[in-house]
Amino acid sequence: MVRWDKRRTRIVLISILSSIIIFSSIIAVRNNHHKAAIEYLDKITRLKVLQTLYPDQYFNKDNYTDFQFLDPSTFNIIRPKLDEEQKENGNDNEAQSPEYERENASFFSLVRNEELHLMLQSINYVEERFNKKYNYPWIFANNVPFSDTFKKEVSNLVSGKTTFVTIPKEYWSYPESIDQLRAAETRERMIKENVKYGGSESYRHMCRFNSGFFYKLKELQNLKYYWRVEPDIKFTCDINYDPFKFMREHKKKYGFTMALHELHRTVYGLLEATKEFFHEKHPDYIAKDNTIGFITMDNEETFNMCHFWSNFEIGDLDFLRSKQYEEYFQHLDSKGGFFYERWGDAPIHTFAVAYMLNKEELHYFDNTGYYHVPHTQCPKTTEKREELRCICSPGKDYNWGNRDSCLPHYYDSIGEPRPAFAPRKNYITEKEHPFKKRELEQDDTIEERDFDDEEDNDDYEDFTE
Ligand SMILES: Nc1nc2c(ncn2[C@@H]2O[C@H](COP(=O)(O)OP(=O)(O)O)[C@@H](O)[C@H]2O)c(=O)[nH]1
Ligand SMILES: *[C@@H]1O[C@H](CO)[C@@H](O)[C@H](O)[C@H]1NC(C)=O
Ligand SMILES: *[C@@H]1O[C@H](CO)[C@@H](O)[C@H](O)[C@H]1NC(C)=O
Ligand SMILES: [Mg+2]
Repeated sequence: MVRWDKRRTRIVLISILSSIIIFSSIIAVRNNHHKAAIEYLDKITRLKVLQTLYPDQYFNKDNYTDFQFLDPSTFNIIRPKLDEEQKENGNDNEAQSPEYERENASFFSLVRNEELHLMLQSINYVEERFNKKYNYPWIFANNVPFSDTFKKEVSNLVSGKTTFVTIPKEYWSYPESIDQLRAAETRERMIKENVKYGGSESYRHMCRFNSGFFYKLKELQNLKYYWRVEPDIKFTCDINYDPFKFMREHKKKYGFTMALHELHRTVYGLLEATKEFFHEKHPDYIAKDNTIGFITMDNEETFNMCHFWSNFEIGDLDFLRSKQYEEYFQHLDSKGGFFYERWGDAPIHTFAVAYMLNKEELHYFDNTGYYHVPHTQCPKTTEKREELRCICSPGKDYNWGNRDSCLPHYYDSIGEPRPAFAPRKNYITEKEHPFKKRELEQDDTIEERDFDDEEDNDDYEDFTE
């Protein structure tokens, strides 16, 4: 009897202990504690190595590194310190030295004369937060000539050289192959269905221009990188380094700052056309280490609507001018989807990037404080916001604070662990997405998500505070 009791107690104890260990490991991994633990072990090892290598010199944890035990918040504390060190070393003022070599790059804005004042506002943010130190040039393009007032007021505000371009007709018109009747029917139907810009012809020309033409303008021929800026955007944090230089030094080809869901009704046929191009015509164009997992969760069966928001992008023009991209664009254009549907340049750029670039060639620009109606990006940590003099509200951060954000899925899809401050929650992904597997149907009556009141409806959730 006594022996039995002892054994049972031991078994119970062991089970309880192992459950506790398993349970706390799960919690630890979910909260990113494992990262802190690994970091800690790494530092301890390095300290030991130093002490062994230099026995006559005394190293201790205080003058080697300022680690703290198992506290993920230290990631946020250590970072600004490093940045401050860089500042002291003069990195922050690199642009002000006369020998600073600007990159082979320019800002680029497609804009209408009527948007002058919204454009001036955008320029003001870009200049105040970044360009007044760097003086990068700026190219403005329009499908009609810019007015003299526009040119004068814009030039007054840009610290670099300005160029104004009137877009050639062939970059902003219907291809001959387009059946005008069918295009008009599409617009009629989309107006009835309340699709945003569904009835607009100019919006379609704009999307087509941004997908297949802007980089062909002769004014951009001698450039390597562009940074797209729209009227009515903001940068609410300082950008105190040169993103163009970052692109070159890290061999990046596409940079974004926000990722969200496309309106499914505008892109029914886009994935089909894309798959036809890459799988039937050019499997050789698919990058080995691609990010197709960002745009689909069911092995390319359906598009999960995740795309990079193209109103901000910093990109490599040589990629867009490559034979591969051009052929992809020509293939899409031949399908007529710009006019028979309402394909946007954002999902098209995203698909091109997802299929043709390796994941190391993509970059998420964090901490920009970028705003384009109706969403804001805002650094989550107080240290970052103070360091970058941000004026945004962290509770309004779309990227980690809104269930519709595709940034968490981007991290998951490329196998990058979410930052320590990021919620572990599930965001809306294709699995829960209500528009899964929809075909192009004439009388489709699914409720469209209205992006304009996103911030006020129940979908908006602040995960952090
Ligand atoms: N020149 C010109 N620019 C346009 C036209 N339509 C849109 N744009 C520009 O294209 C970009 C996207 O248009 P926008 O109205 O902001 O679309 P949204 O961001 O998708 O709501 C902005 O930079 C606009 O200024 C147009 O007809 N002519
Ligand atoms: C680290 O601190 C100890 C004690 O304060 C000191 O003796 C030692 O010289 C320091 N080592 C270095 C490398 O600064
Ligand atoms: C800038 O980049 C373009 C495209 O890669 C290239 O043709 C041009 O020679 C470059 N200019 C300079 C000054 O490096
Ligand atoms: Mg816009």
